[in-house]
Amino acid sequence: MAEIDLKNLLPYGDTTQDGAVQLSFTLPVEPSAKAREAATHIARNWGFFDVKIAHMSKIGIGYSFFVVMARTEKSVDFTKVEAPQLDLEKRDYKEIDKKILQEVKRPIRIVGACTGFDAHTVGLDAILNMKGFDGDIGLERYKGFRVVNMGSQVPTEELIDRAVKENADAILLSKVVSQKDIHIYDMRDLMSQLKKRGLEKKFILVVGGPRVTHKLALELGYDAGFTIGSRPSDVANFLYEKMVEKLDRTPKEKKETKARGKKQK
Ligand code: B12
Repeated sequence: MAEIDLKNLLPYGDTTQDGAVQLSFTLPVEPSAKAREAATHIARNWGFFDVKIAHMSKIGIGYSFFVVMARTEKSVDFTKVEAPQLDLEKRDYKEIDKKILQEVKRPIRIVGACTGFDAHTVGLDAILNMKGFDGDIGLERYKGFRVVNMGSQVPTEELIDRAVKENADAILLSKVVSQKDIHIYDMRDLMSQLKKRGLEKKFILVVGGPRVTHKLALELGYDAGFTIGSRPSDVANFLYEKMVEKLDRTPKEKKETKARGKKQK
């Protein structure tokens, strides 16, 4: 196998470091020889070379869709790239359930919803519903979780109200649509409404969706972000670890406050 130059990492197509990519995009014009040429120009304007149009088709009246193969010389120094990642020991459902009942000593209460105008429920259901996803059972099936799944198009305020009513330990937000960065807007909306009510530290905050990364979640003040391919046991394991961390901290802080109180007397 050819050695990879991690300091100048390039896409791989046919041969190592050939910089070959495949792009797809839509142009708001009917398909034609001129549209095909325009697509080639656009890809060249982006700095690609060896541009080939692999596919052009009509995608609605007045629109053409392209798949383009091309190459780039623009590399990245992989050794300098930083991205936060959840590094948790892998555990299966039985182990997590046992640990929650032994260490948390009660079910972790969670409330999940897909907020705003977003009507996609499959992702949230994959994590929460009994049947789960990818052969991995969902959180409703664990004895260690008490789950409220509010479904989709839930106003942020109602999600918070319900979390308060259930005395939830965690809020699980799902954001699938990302047009005009609506997912970011809605993530911010939850955070700012929690802050307004002085509740931003009360809940473990988890967000998931295809365009959500752990990095984005942390930047917006959430505890974790789960993207495409996340499995229910990954989420369960994170919630268990975070919950133990929260419980460890709470008694300690209380003890310290008490100790300080005594000294002052
Ligand atoms: C099914 C589907 C629909 C169904 C939804 C049915 C339902 N009950 O959910 C229907 C037909 C209703 C629909 C409607 C629309 N859709 Co749609 N839809 C899809 C589709 C094909 C699949 C989504 C899906 O179910 N994925 C499977 C699940 C398992 O994956 P997932 O959501 O990524 O979830 C995983 C992770 O992200 C994560 N996760 C997700 N949520 C959460 C939450 C937590 C707490 C955690 C921990 C993890 C987590 O874990 C999950 C498991 O690994 C996608 C295209 C695609 N292939 O992804 C488009 C797609 C999402 N839809 C899209 C669009 C545009 C729409 C519409 C706006 C179309 C329109 N013009 O009407 C409407 C929006 C309606 C609305 N108000 O929201 C676009 C979004 C583009 C964008 N950039 O935002 C997509 C990407 C299609 C496309 N390529 O254009 N859609």
